[in-house]
Amino acid sequence: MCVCAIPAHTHTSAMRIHAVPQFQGALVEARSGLPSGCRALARLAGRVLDAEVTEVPVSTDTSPTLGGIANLDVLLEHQEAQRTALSSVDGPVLTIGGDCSVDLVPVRRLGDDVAVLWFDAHADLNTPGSSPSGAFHGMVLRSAMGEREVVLVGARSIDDGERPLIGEDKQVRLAECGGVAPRSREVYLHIDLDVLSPDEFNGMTYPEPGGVGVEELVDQVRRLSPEWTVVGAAITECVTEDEAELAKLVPLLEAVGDVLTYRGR
Ligand SMILES: [Mn+2]
Repeated sequence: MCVCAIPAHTHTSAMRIHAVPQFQGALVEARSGLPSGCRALARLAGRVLDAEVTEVPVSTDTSPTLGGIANLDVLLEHQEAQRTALSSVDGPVLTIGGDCSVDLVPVRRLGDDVAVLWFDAHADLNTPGSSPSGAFHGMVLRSAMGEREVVLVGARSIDDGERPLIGEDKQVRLAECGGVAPRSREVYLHIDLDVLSPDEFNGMTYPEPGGVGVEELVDQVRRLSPEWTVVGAAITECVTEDEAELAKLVPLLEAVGDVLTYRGR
């Protein structure tokens, strides 16, 4: 009798996890939980997806606000470290934040034909001039998007300076979770955990009332395949190490692992 072990997740080239325990893109008090939350979620993701976890070396320092961006010099150092980590990778990468600004480097290395699906309670479309806080995680999508199609999913806290960019006939569109249909065939998936309802999960940096449940989010992620190819993904803003809270995210990790593929560049 042949007993075959069938792995739960099979990929043509091995998926890797890049943990980026960066807090300097956020300014709220809860940011102090980002490094430990990042490491806890990355360890869990590594186990669930049977993937190697690489921690991108980041500083624990802060640096002055320059040009309207808090901790600018530290954030630039981290971007260089992320570029170095990504330069030696040939395969799909799941980036685990850290604050949302860990998405800048992974998005920018993609062509403008790749749409960005931004699952987030916030639009992250501020500029240094329009940002109410100077926190770069609220500006990262504006900095990363280039000419790409952007679909905001679950956004419910949008600043006045961000609204002019958003509309049915504009580069950035709003969608309900469950109704995401980008025009581009290839997509990058950003999931800030604050897209979830704080009633379902309480380990995000910046909870906002409302939001979707884990099951609804998982369904939407799974519906992307096979029509869309997910060429990169990130899960950000985890500030909890609580095992029971993190366990709620296992179905999400499995779904992201299943849709994340890579076709070479
Ligand atoms: Mn957010």
